[in-house]
Amino acid sequence: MTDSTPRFLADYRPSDFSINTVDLIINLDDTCSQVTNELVITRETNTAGDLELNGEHLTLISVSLNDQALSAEQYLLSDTLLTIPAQILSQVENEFKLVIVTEINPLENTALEGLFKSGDAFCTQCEAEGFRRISYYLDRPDIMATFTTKVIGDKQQYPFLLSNGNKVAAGDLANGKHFVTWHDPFPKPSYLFALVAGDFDLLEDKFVTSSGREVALEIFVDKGNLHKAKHAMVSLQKSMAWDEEVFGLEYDLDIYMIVAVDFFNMGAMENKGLNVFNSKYVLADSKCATDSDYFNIEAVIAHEYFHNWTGNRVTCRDWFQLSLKEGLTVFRDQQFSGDMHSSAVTRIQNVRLLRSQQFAEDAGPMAHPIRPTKVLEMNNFYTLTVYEKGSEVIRMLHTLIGADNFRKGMDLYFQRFDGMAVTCDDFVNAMADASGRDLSQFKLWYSQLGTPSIKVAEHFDEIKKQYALTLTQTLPVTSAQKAPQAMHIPIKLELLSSEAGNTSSQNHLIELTQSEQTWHFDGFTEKPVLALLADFSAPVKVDFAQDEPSLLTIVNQANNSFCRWDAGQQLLLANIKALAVSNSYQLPQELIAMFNGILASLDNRAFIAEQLTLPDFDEVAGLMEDVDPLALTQALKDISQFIATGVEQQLLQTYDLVSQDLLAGKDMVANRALKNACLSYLAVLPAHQHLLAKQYKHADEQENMTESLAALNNLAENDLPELDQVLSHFEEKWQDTTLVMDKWFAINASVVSENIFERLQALISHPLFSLKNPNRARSLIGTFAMRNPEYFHNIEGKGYQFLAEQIELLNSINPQVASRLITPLIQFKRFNLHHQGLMKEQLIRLQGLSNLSNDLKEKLDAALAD
Ligand code: B3K
Ligand code: ZN
Repeated sequence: MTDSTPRFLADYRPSDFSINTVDLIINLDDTCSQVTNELVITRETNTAGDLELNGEHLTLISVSLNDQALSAEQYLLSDTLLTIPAQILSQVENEFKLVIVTEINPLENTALEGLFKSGDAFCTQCEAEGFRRISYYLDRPDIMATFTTKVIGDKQQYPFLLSNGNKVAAGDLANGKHFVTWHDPFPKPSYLFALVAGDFDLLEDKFVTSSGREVALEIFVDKGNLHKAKHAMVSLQKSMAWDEEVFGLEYDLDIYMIVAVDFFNMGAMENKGLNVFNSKYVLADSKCATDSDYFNIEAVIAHEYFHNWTGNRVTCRDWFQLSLKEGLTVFRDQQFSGDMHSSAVTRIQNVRLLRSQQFAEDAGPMAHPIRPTKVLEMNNFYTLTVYEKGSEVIRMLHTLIGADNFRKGMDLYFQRFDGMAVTCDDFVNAMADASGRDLSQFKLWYSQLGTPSIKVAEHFDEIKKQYALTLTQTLPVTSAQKAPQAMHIPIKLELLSSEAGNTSSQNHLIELTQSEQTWHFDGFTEKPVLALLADFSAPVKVDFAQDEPSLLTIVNQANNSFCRWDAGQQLLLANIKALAVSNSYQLPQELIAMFNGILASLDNRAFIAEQLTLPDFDEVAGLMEDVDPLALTQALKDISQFIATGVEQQLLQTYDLVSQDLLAGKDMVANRALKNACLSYLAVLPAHQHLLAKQYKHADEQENMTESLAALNNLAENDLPELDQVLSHFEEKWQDTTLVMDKWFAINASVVSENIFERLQALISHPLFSLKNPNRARSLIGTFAMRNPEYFHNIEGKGYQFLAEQIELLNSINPQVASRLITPLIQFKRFNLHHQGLMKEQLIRLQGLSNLSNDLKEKLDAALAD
């Protein structure tokens, strides 16, 4: 049904046609919804060719041009295009009206793109190219039109009929139907179109903008869930206030609606005035959501709200520019989360994700610059690179030009481009013009792929008392990137020196712009300790074997909290790597000294929890060659065991102390984070494993999901005898709560036990499991493949086989979900030959499927290319 030829950035051409207005009438029906699409189109040039409208999975009923029906001979129809030949169009004025009537089958739409059913409700997802599954259209983001949408549906089943913009008409119709008409005054690309119809509970509130306009806020949730929408509502109000305060940006329509649905391919979607959300990022109460669920809901609500300016008012010229809106909006939501909570802890969590997952993507077969140049299936490019590295690129701009200039640059960007579809270059140029800085070299971050590696060399001149720092940058050479150029990299650093027991520190921002560069720093009596990449000022790998005493100095004395945390992680990483390659490696006592130091003061508990948390499997694997995955999982277990034994008493004391503070209601989120960080070490010591069932029981009585889940996760990771009993209790209690059952499936998938494969088979047949529900599929299959490395990398390849079997099924049900889940398999090159062989076997089998989707085809072809 789809075209399998890739598209290239270099081929971008403006359309010969523009669309002024779109009048839609959508008559809802489960299996045969009818869409009448009235377009007013302008031919922009006299040399315009045929009008080619995108359309997929549509049944065409009729086409008329300026109210004259076209016969089948007057247009061309293929699986992906409706073409009105230039010759037919030459008979009408430059502005003409086209009316297209099509029928679609929402119930059959398990790909969840276009119009589909989520449970009893109708909803849509159009980004990137889903509108073409609703009607024939110029489905590209630089075509911006004003939409009016009349939605017709059964009044009893669908009392709420929603679309973008403001409600302009409503009324009853024959046969128990009713209609609502919506008009969105802001011209928008088709990817921001949305429609929702259903019966919901509605939470209403308002926001008064800084200029005094009242905005109605409405959150629609499944019946019975109203109380679970409060946190989302408060998060929305905080986001609106923050964007006014920090960026001077006000909301523009009179109404902002959010609908929570259970069947959704991703987190949420920023449709103009009508966000559609995965219910996971809306619904929460303390009984069933964890502290991180609360955090994530606030962050995703903010992200989608911030898109109203960075994405909707100013959008992308073409999909290669996706990072224009996504990188920038992630940066904005990260700043917001940092302001709402601890900026240090937020930063650490962002960096963990980047190092563990984005670095792997950047080193794998699907590596691409944040502005890709070649795309087969656009949905494959909603990646950690475009989003997270994209955000790091914006952060580097912010660092280089400073917060004030950055704000001026944002103002200039909106002044120049409001209402337009633009490019990443347009954005960087606004920043350059506002700050007076030359950012031409900086633009290489948009066109070069891979994680830069920075090699560090130091020299201290005893006579001049001068410290010299030499940095060398390299980028990977690949078939797509034969001769990478030196990038413009902002490096924040701290130089620590101690004199007579007092530590002093110098802070610097240096700009690495050449392949190799040296800086000199004066004012030291002896060689200072270098703490590089304060605040993680650039998304790079550092190649620097810093000695243990220096790392410990940084952990204890650096001003920059990121550096303090990172030095600890570097020490852990070095030891995990050493353990993974040699079974006779002895862990040093310095590690214990470090953990003793960390646990000695309990000042900043959320931060300490991060210091206690080990780097994950993927982060370590990314720093090694020919990884033996089973040796690595063993090394991770060994280091936990070593630390737990080394600071057993301190862990126990801290666990008890924070438990007391929690009972007293103090600083709940931070204390829970620290308590659970301690628990994960205590869980590996048989003497303390009884704490797990105890914590579960207590948390269950208190109805606290964060603590219940921590206990359960540790029972699963250590495969303890109480596990199945506790899992059954949890299942019985929560069987009717969809989002909590997703957690139950996830815990099951992470059980580190020989019998995991039987367990997985039983779960696949569980009455509540369905591959058609993306959250369920990800909970079970995604968690197993991403969070259970010991059995995913089973020596006989059983884990790979399980994943590939599920992906094969998902290929026909939901290609987007299938394509996301294949990630760990296509990264086979990081592993040793034995595991590579087993992984490739599955990939080759999948590549041979007769009905392979473009989503999977693009990744499999890239992975198996050489
Ligand atoms: N813009 C959407 C993502 C759409 C993904 C399409 N496969 C959500 C977001 O980034 O805010
Ligand atoms: Zn986004």
